[in-house]
Amino acid sequence: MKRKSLLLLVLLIAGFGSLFASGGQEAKGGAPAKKIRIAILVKSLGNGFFEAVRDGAQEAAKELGNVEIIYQGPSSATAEGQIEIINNLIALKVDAIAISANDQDALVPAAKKAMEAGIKVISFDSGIAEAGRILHLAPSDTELIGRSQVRLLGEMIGWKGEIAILSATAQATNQNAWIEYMKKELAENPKCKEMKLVSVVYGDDSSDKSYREALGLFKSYPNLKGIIAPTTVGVAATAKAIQDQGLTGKIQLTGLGLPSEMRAYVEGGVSKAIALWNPIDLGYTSTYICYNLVTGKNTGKEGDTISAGRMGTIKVGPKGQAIMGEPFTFTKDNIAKFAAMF
Ligand code: RAM
Repeated sequence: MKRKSLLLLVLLIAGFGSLFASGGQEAKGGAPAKKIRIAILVKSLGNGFFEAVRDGAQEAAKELGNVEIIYQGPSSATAEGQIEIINNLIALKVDAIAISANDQDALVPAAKKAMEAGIKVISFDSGIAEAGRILHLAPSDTELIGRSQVRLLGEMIGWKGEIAILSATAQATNQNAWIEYMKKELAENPKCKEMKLVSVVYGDDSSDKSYREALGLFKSYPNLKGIIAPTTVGVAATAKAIQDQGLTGKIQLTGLGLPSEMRAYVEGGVSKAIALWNPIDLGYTSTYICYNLVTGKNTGKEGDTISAGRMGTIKVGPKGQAIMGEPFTFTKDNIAKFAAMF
């Protein structure tokens, strides 16, 4: 009996030892002593963009060693669905959560609760308000993305005529921030003075709803010259709608699209150009950031420099914002090469 309790005590101490080790350190010479569990919580499941993010996260996990990626998201892009998942992840005692937020404010209380439980919370792609995360990893400069989308469409329509925006959800942090700069560009760039934004509609990152919203725009605005869809789901659905309705060349399209989903439309002339960054890199970088926060290598505070494997170093700027890189433009001349990757 005595022996048994001694054994139990030894086991308990050993257990505590490894708990402490995982709180701030990794084992000498590489992988952490205890498995680090990083949850990637996306806007919704079934979105190819986030599947590429997941692939990048898994690539980083493999490199780091002893890291498990838990990929989750609601079936539709809602804040409620994400809150439920955050609460489950708290119960699961994961080490970190990287979230692409469906609503920057609604997620704050749940995210705070996670941080109070010792979980490192960051947002990536679509941000949570500052109070609900340690830092936000933006794929690229928000202003540059928003303004360059308008310029791409301007070139396509000769800087003249009615245009519309087909976005993701009405609460999406990232799309709303880009749209703000699109509106600024339209108001401030003298080249845009004959371009008129007639409508902003939301396809909720659902292919079906985006498709229906595109048809609605064609019907409501018979003089429509161009559409910007700053969502990979929305731009692919709009391209299909333009093609199905025989509107190729009559309505120009640009947006943020996955080369793998947009290749046929770009090569077929439905869209002359789209832009995006590498979603694999986004998942990879987010995982490195989470890992470095969990192992205590970084605090994620302003001025911090986080090393992220093959992505080099990521610097945390004001308001806990970090930026990954530059967006890339895909045309019929280069899209095939990228379509093989993401
Ligand atoms: C969709 C999502 C995602 C966004 C891309 C461009 O996949 O809305 O958040 O970054 O489009």
